[in-house]
Amino acid sequence: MRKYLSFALAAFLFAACASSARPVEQDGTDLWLAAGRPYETVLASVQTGIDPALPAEGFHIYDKDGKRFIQAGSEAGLRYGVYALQRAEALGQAGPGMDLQEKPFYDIRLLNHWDNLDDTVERGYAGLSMWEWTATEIPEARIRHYGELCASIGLNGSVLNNVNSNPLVLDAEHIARVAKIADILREYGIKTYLSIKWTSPIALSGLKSGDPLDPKVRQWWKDKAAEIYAAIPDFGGFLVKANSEGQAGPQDYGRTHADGANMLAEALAPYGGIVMWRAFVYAPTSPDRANQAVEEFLPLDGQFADNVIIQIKNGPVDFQPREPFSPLFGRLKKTKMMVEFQVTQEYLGFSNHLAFHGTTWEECLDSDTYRDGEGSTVAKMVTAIAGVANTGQDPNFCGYVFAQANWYAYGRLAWNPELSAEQIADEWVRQTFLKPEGMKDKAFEKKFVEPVKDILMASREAVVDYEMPLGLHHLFGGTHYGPAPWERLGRPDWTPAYYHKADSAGIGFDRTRDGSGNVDQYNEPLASTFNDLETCPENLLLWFHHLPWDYKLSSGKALWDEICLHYDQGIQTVEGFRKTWQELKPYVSPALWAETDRKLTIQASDARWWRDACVGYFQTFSGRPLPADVEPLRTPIDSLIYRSIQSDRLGMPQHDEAGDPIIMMPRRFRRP
Ligand code: GCW
Repeated sequence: MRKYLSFALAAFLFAACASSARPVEQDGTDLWLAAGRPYETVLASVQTGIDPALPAEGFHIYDKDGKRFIQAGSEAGLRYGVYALQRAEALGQAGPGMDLQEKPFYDIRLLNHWDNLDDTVERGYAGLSMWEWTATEIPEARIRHYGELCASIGLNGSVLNNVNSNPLVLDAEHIARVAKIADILREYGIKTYLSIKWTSPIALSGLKSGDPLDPKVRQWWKDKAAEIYAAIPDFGGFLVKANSEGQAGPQDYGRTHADGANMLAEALAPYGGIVMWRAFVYAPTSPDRANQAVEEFLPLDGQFADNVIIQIKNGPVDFQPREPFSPLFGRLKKTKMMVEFQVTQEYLGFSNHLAFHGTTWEECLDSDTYRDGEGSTVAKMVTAIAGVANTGQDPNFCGYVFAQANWYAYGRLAWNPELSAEQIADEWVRQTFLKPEGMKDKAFEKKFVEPVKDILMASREAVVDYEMPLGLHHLFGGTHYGPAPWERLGRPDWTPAYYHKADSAGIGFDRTRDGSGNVDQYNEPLASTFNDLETCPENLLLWFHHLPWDYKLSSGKALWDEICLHYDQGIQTVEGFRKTWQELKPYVSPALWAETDRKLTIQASDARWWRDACVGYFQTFSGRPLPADVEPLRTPIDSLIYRSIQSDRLGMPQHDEAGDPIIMMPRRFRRP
């Protein structure tokens, strides 16, 4: 009886505790600054000073004689110090005796906005351009909010416009507008940069050519640089997409990337500006798109001016859910390099799917290129870092709360690429979600922080599993949202068939020495590791090898079965996220809970759509049944093939009330 009573009492107390914990109302507009004290309050609580002996952007937080001090190398460093203290407070790491000294790993830590002057955002899933190019006034309040967010994670530069640039961004009206934005961003330690269109001298001033060796063209860029710097004295420089995906460039005039980059570099050098020249180049005629950056840039190593940096996407193809690192990182020795990550989820379910990129970027940054022997990680080979932003006019900036985690993770890794994805996930959860009133720290930690962190950490692999496991890549349809493994019409290197090469014999892209030879763009021992089936990592197997359907994997199972199991695993992982999220309802603001619940419903349905399309389509080649222990296909391939999701006019995918994708026949197949 006594035992029963104490059990009943414990149950009652537990219920009382749980019911007394009331979630705090939040709408996601404070992002990761939600849990900390306001910046001004933190600043007012410390003694500050500038110490030129400290690194320019570095800071030192310490306690002395009962007081807390922040010393920094500059105003910018001081700001980073205050935000670091704010973070430490929110994380419970700011107790007496605190001593924290930091400086950023990279000097240049940028966001690249793919925003167009008509306010659309290429691959943007959070509304129109946050800069509001078409409005009469610039959106000052939003720009300030953005400045705080960037500064709080240590980002110090923004390229305001799309790499598919409009020449008008360099006309007098736009330079004046950009100067106003730059004046605000400067207050947060952020430099302003622009993407330029190669043909600007032709479009804006009627020059006959864009030849980088033509004196008139060179003078035009010098004059333009002078005009920009008169308006923006600390202008950062240009980002350039040239001779890539239809953009013009120096090759149109028989010149090289180096000729083009150096001409711009010469124009910017007197003012301290830089040129970020993208290595994202590929021609439709090439047998392997993954080879092309090395083929074009290696011969130019050592020819670029000092203020040119080659901006290289993390993988050799295009921001796929999983790619090996770009071999170019291990090949250029006399040229500055920067890595380009994609914060916006172009290939990972837009702002509908929960996909935390901390793990993606950690994987790339930690990869050993062996360029200068063991330990030559990508993080160490590059001297700067860029991330394609996921921001828009949405009040929460990113489309929904979990998409904000990627902006946060990117900034933290740009500041310190040695941080672990797990630590970053932990920080983000604690700073973003407010602890319910009346809930103890320990309980919040166990019941909320840990499960959410687990979701984040498993999320990217889940997307890899249900979109394209085992090294498969680029199985996307038109808008890059849904599956289209059947697509083979149009430019070959834009079609999934070019990448998966499925036929009755097997699947995968042969990049071995017997195939495209891509493996040999990597330094040894990686080249042989990737080339040899025995040593090639299984998560990149079909990236490097074309294999028969019955090829046995380390599990002892046939390739076909493993493919099916991975797709199934992806679905099951997302179902696990949904279940966890249901359990977390008592601890999250109803608005944020409902928003994420809807997204996870969509994600689970999309995951099945991906599986049905890919497994169903590949089955037409393998001719094999699904393994017994996986969920059966929901939709037969005949009802999916050649179909895609309905999108709105901005390319946003449409789902019905149940969260299922609205699938339709593309116009070209419909009857008039
Ligand atoms: O991933 C592709 C995108 C394009 C983008 C291009 C690039 C800005 O689909 O939308 O264009 O990469 O990085 O230049």
